Amino acid sequence: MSWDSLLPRPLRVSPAAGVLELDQNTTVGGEPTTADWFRRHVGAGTGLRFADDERPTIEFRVDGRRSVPGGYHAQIRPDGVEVVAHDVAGAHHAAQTLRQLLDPSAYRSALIHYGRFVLPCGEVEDRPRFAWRGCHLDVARHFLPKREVLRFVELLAVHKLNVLHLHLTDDQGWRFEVPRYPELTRVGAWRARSMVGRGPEPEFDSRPHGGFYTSDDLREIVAHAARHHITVVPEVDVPGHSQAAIAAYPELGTGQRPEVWDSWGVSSDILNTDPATTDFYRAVLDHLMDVFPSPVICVGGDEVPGITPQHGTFLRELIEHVHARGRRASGWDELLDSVDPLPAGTIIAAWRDEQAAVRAAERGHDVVLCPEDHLYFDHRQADHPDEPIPVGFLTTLEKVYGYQPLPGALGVQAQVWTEHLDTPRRLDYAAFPRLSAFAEVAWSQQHDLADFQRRLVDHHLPRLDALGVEYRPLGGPHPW
Ligand code: TNX
Repeated sequence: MSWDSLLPRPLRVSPAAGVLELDQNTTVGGEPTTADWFRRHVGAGTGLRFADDERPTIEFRVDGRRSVPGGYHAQIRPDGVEVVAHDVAGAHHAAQTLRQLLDPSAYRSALIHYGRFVLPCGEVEDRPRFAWRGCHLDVARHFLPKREVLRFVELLAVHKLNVLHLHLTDDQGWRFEVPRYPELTRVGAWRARSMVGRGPEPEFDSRPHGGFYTSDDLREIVAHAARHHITVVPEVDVPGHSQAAIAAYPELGTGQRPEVWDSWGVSSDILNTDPATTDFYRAVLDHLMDVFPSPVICVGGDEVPGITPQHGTFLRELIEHVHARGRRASGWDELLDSVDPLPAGTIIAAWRDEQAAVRAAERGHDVVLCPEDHLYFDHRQADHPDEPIPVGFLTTLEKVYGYQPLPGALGVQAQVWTEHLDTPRRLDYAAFPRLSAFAEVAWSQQHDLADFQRRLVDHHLPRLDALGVEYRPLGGPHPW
């Protein structure tokens, strides 16, 4: 494969003549976790052993004086590869780049290609545009089995994304076990039916849905993500989007027990502001912080019908609780209106408009740009009657690629809400290839739509094919 196949596009590439041929004598070494990742993930599809060696053919080195966090330099010569990265994350990014330079069958999980695996000679200097390159995944509206979350993590890493924001609770489901409050999952993780259809009258599928992650499941997800240099930021959404929790513990709401919600939208059943409710959520957050080492913990805060000043106090107390344990709280941009004063250090996920991002920045908060008009992947990808996503908004691949983030933001984040994505197949369809376009927005300094489309079609979609991703074909939807 060639240097002009890389996606996201690197900062600078200088191709040179010649190739390095990989074979059973090719050794890999240096920074051990990166060498191990390369051996495991590139070894499978190439059938090569990549044995360890003191003077390896492919060497990953880390030197904090070089580049910037996440950045790396790699030089490929006919006799070997030398990677010098700023940190281990940078070494991982280099390993991902090397895999992209091989035949796409290097992405398969078993050897089927008995051709040659060669790396083109040359040099690459590369570094991320944004420190926070996130993807938000809603596992509350539809539960996603653990194995699929693990697979999704690998797909994020292929795209050099480094944050997985897991939306773990909502009106329609509570998705993680809290030992002290067993009803959250015994009751809150299940609903009898779900809203479907596109017509004006609501229709329901009469199919039960549910599931939740145990603490061990989540620790496994966190460990897998860490091996791919991805931070998993957990979200417990309060005080709105909480009907599943209230269904489990009615004393958190009005005292009347609602069902776990079977409709989409914003439920008016919100948390009350009794001191016992704050204590309940402090304990939930303590458990969450035990399981997730993430420096950032998200408390939601979006779309609260009938919000009161007391809810602002409730949110502030939870944010302070997170901060008192040495973490930083994040939340959706409604926090700017509901929590006064909003504790310093709170990260704002700006989803509604650019004005929200500007206001947050003016008030000294770090901002992650999550604009719904460019980065919501539950939206339709084409204005075509067969498009399977029953959401009115249109967010094309080109529109995602054309997103111009506000300078100075901490980062950017794509959102995959799953009201209408009830299977891994539909998740793939909604997320890809838009996530590939987003990755280039998040990572690369330079953007050229025609060149992106060429790399996508000629080189990157074959990689996704090899990985078994059921992305949306560029020509249109599948004939379902
Ligand atoms: C708004 S964005 C929501 C979600 C929905 C999404 C659907 C945000 C913080 N809240 O609850 O799933 O729209 O596009």
